[in-house]
Formats: sequence, structure tokens, C-alpha cells
Amino acid sequence: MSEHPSFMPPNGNNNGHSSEAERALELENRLPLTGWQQEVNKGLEYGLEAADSIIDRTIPTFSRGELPHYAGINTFMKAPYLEDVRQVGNYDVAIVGIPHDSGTTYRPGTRFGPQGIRRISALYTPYNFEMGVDLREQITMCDVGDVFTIPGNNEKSFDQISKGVAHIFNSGAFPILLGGDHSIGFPTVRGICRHLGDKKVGIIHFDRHVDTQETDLDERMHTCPWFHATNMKNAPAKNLVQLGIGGWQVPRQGVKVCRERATNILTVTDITEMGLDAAADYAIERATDGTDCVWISFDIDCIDAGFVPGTGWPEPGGLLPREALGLLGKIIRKVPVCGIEVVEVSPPYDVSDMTSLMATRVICDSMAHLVKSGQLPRTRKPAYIHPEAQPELIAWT
Ligand SMILES: [Mn+2]
Repeated sequence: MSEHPSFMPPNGNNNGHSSEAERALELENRLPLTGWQQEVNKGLEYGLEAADSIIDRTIPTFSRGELPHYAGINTFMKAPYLEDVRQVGNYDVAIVGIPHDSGTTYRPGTRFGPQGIRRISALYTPYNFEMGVDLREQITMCDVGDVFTIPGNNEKSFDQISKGVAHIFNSGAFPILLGGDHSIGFPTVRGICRHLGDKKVGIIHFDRHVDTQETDLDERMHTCPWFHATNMKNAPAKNLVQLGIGGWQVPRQGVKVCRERATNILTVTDITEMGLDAAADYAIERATDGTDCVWISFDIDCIDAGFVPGTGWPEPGGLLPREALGLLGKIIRKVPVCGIEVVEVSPPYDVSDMTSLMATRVICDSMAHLVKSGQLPRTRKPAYIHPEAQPELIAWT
């Protein structure tokens, strides 16, 4: 017997208490296999029955669906590729790549982020043990491919991104964006705001960097998205929560804007000292105060640089992966999330796909928390989605 007070053996006598592992074993038992059976049937129909020597008759001749993990065409988690984006509203979740890195001011390469994330996402099964979620059984997902960005032109790319995000958002499908550098944060939120009417969105921003200056190197680079997003009346600065900020790469002109607009910042030390529950409560309270929905912008560099070498501005001293994932989950479970972007994955600087894998984990965990909190699948289009209109701007004094 262990003397550790919290130790509960998964299958031992635990006096009525249960460990996470024990609950996980029970949760799995409640999940259906309908989606898996449909995938097998489709595989056998489209991919032909296997050669006679294959004993497992669920295996087709041509790989269709999840298996083998190294085979097939890499959409995100091998979700169906939706060529006709007019049909996107038929799915619970739409994955879209934003291959844009013209906003980078140091390492480029995030134009390959969507490809890198899709490739390593093939490693994952749709099932998570601890949460007892099987995405294949519980939601429908499509991959709409990438927005057509214009290399070397941020503003034209921003216009494309806003239009694409607005289309997905308005369809009722839950948008999940694969970045792309963080300059895309402004056009994505602008796309959301075009369909908010007089409703408001809070932004929860995981990052080591504030990203709040007006321009950088004379343009709206990846250091600038929240200055421009919080210029829109639908995205108030008082509802911008910035988690994990700190270190030697936080430009002072951005800090000045955070102070003037009274954004809500927690450093890594704040988060670890107050604890994940209190940090999540702080983020939830600030982001939801007077708003109707919350946009999650997850810069992969909020995690310590040792875990995510493939990124634009790596900064040591960030969150541990389990802290970042834990905080993200605690937040998603309690706020009405209207979409998620994961940015700053730069595969050319990555090692063994570890940064792309972290991004995949962030996305899959997010979907599972949305399922566990009843936000997915959606039974109806959220009430905060309105007909298209240009967002009004705030006149800052
Ligand atoms: Mn960053």
C-alpha cells in the first residue's frame, strides 16, 4: 500500500472514492461505437475488402479513415476535406488553416503551421482517456483547407482572413483556426465582430507577449493584433485577458497600451502562485463581464520554449504544458466559447514535430472540453450570431 494520502488504486478497495483512472475506465464503457462502425463500413465500401490473408475483416485494401496512423491524406485528424465551403454549416466543427507569416518580425515559417499541425494530428485517436470523450462518436468535424492568403501583404491577407472567418462563424459551425503568425488575431476577431450586431466578445489570450502595440516596423505585425481588435466596440479592451505574459520580449510601447486600455494580465508567476483554479476564475470573470461570447487565442509560445522550439519568438520561463492545458480546460468548461485559434507554430524551426504536436493537443483538448461542457455539438445556432455589418470603432482619447 502507498502511504501517499491521495493515492487510490484504480481497481482496489478505495472506500467509495474513485481515482481519475477508475472514472476513466467507467466513462469509456458508456461511449458508443457507432461512428467507428460507420467509418469501418465506409472503408470497406470505398477501399474494398482486404486481401484473403488478412484475418481482421474491418481492414480495407486501401486505407480509409483513422488507420494506419502513418497512412492517408493529412487533413486535421483525417476529418473529411470540405471542398465546397458553402456546406460548412452542416458540421459541428470547421478546421481552417491560416498559412500566413508576413506578420513575423523574427523567425518566419508559420505559413507551414497548418501543414505541420495536420501532419502530426494523424497520430491522434479521437478518444481521450481521462475525459472519456470520443470525438468521432460525439461531434462532426470537417477540414475546409486554408484561407488564400497573399504572401508579403498583411492587409490583403487580413481582408481574406476576416471574410473567411466571418463565413464559417455565420454558418453556425464552430471555427478552429490553425495559424499562422499572431497578426491573424486581429482579422479573425474582426471576422467574428462582423456578425455580432450589438453583442460583445471577450478575448482570452495565452501568450508570453502582449501583442498590443499599434504598429511594429511600420506595419500591423504579429506584435499588434489586440491594439486593432480592441478598437472595435464589439471587442472591449476591458474583456481582453492576457495569460502567461512576461520575460524579455515584451515591447514597452505595447505595455503602455495595456496600461492605458486596462487589459487584464497575469504573468506565469501570478498563475502558478495563485493556482490554476483562481487564475481561471480571474480570466472567466474578466472576459465574460458584459460580453456574450469568448474568443480563445492560444499562442503556442505561452508554453516554455523548451517544449515548443518551433515558434516565432521563443521565450524561456513559460507555462508547463500541463499548466497551460489545465488552465485552458478550466476556462473552456465555464465560458461560452465562439471559436479558437492556435498560432505561431513554425515547423521549419521545430524538432520532431513537438511544437505541432502541442498545438494538436491544445485543439483536441479544447474540443473535448467543449463536448464535456455541453457546448458541442450545437443544437442550434448561437443567439449572438447576427447578419453581417461593419463593426463600429472606438474613438480612444
Ligand atoms: Mn507570442
